[in-house]
Amino acid sequence: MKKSVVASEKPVKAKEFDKELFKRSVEYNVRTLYRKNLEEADAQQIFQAVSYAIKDRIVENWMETQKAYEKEDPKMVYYMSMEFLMGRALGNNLINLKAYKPVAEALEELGLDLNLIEDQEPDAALGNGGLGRLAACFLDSLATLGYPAYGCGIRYRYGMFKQEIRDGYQVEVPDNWLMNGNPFELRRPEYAKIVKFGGYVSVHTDENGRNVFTQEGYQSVKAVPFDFPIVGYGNGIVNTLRIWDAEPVECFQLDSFDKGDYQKAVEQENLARNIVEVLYPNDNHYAGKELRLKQQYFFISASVQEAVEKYMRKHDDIHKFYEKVTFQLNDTHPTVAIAELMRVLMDDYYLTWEEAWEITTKTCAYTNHTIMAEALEKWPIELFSRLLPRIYQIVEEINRRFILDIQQKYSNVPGVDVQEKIRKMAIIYDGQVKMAHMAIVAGYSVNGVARLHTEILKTQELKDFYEMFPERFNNKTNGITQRRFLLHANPLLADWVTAHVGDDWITDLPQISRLKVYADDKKAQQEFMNIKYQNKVRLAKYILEHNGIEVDPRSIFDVQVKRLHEYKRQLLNILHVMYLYNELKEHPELDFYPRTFIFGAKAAAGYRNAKLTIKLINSVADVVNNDPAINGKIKVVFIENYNVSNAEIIFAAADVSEQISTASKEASGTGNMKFMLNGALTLGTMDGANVEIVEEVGEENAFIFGLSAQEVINYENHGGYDPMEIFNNDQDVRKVLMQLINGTYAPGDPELFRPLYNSLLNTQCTAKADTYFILKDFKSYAEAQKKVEAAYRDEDNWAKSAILNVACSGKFTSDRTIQQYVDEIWHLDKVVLK
Ligand code: T68
Repeated sequence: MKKSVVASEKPVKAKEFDKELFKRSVEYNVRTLYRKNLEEADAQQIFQAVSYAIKDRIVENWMETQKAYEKEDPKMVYYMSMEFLMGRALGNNLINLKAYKPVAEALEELGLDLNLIEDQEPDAALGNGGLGRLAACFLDSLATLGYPAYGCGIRYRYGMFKQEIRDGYQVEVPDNWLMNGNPFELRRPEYAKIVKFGGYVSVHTDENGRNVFTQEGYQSVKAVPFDFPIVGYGNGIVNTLRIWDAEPVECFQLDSFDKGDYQKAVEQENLARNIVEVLYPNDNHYAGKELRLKQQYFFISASVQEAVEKYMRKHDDIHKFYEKVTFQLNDTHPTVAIAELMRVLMDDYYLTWEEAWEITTKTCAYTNHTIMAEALEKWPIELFSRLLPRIYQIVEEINRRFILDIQQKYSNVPGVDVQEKIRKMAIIYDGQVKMAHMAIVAGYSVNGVARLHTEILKTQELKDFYEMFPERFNNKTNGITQRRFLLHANPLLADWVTAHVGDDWITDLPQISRLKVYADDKKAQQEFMNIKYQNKVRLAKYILEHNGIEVDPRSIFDVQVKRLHEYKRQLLNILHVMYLYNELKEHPELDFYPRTFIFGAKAAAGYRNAKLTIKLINSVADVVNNDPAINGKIKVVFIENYNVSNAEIIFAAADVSEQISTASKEASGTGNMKFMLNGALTLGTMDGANVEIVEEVGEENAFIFGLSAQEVINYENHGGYDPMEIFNNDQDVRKVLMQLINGTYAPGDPELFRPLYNSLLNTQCTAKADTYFILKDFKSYAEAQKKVEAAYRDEDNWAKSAILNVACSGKFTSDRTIQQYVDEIWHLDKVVLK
């Protein structure tokens, strides 16, 4: 581990929060921004005024931090990511400034409610799901631990779509998140960069006899950065999330254009307008869109140029770049950074290939987030070379040299088919550029995001690469920030934890294990259950306001919130609800503990089965919720527009955390950790980080079911699973499946759910059926659900398990994950502001 650097000779005083000053600045802001006094201002205007008052405080720390970095010159990480799912900033900034409670009080004195003000802020939803939220948690932890870091991304005009449910169907509504302006962002035109697309590469030899490559006939776009402050918890550190906007390079020059220039000017303007327009709403799926590749190169080129320029402002030897800078590539989406860095080093700094390669391969590290084949990025070389001609040349050369390495390594090894190795490992093959292969070949580190996931990478998906570069592979189990997902999301539980074990857990989550001694304490159990109940009341209120459904907070809140994907198996969950409903109808006398099944999920806009699953959930909800015969014993709720801000309310209120992906498919999961931290019990498969969660809390405090990852992989490799066998022999399953096609849940259109039925059964012997082993796992899932019910009836014991879940969640803080990245990959210098 590196030593800490202590910077900033002027100690930054721990500033007392000055309530009166704050109140005056809110009043002043309302006046200068809107020419109104507080009584006249509307809620949105007050949100803006409060945010600007807070930003003033942040900016001081921001400047101090950047000055300290300037002076100490620590090594820093650039976290390159197409997605940062930040959610709301105001509440989080207040929490990390340790000003939340005093600000709430000050506002109350002005007759204002901080919660309502927070609700005025749109989520910064610049991400799809886990991968984007992980990036946001990492920024929080980096700042809190005092590590110099930049987040580099795209300032999408429209973030993740807003989901509306109409007639049970998902409808995507554009997310115009910048509509009212963004009080926390700062436009930085002085750092704008030019990014070039298309054209061709010409080569000439300069006076020193070296080849000079120039891109000509290209279109260009101006990348203009916007900076967001990332406030560390209570340490005065403020890092930067830098997201790039696109602007046309030059405006129309009406007097000077001829026809050709005019055409070009229009095209360039359109390119600039389109490029950052919208976030692609696919998770774990590669769609191969040209604009997506443009987005990738756009923000990467700008970020790499800035990183190199920033370094050169302070240093004179570019060869030592990697001593001060590291790039972490969040999945393959930013992998073009490898070739871009090579280009800058060779074409702008005149390094040789060998020199540039040495630097690049000591700078870039890659995180893999999925083994799903359909998520792997493979760009057609025709598209890639047309859009990025110089970059393509460089990728060709990386590939050529890598293939020589393969040949050298394996040519004389008996039993190895070299051609086969090349076919499987080449960066360019079958007319495609394989981004993951490039990331592994040029990266000094390759990591998976949970232990099981990393093992699968090493032994299955990336086996050949692991054999060739074993030292590069490592695991970094994901984590989440307890500042947002407990301290802010669940103030009642946060206060309770602090009252029992002190507040060290806020920056040192493993301290929360001191709660273990209270697990058996009857008073503590009651207090815990009471807090859970109040959080359920809060969620019930949200559900009533947003969905018009009344739910009973005394029922078990059984929650599955995450992106909708077949491998995550929301379908298994809802089929099981249908089964329970059948049971209740057939046996009205059944002693059944009331249960509220809560779903929240966005489906990719073009993902038919995912969208149909949403419709099915809503259709089941319609029938079940309105059937007086079952006496409200089952309620089904689909929460519209699941996002970071309503997630905070949902996690706090959950009793049961549904983590039921087909084993081997969920790389890690992070929602599972947020539930655990809030005292929900996991009902899950041995997949992703569930394995480590159960390891921490003990199998007796979770409900585990289903095939193991190895069993799934064996079926996939050797066959032997036939869903029809289960359909034939299990009456309960058959009944439920028949209800998909007999109009039980779609009286007017019995064929509506046929595609879901077909996805499970191989009736036409055409496509593969039940690829995600839903029927195979159905029975063990239903049994596990029975155990959930039985366990909940024993309230003391449930409380004990729930408290133990909170107490054992210490491992899953993103502070731990980041510290491991620092110690084992990045080797950054810590900066402490005194
Ligand atoms: C998720 N991946 C993993 N991808 O599914 C999840 N994909 O297991 C893991 O916990 C999480 O990453 C963090 O490591 C994603 O969220 C995407 O969102 C995505 C977006 C674009 C393209 C492909």
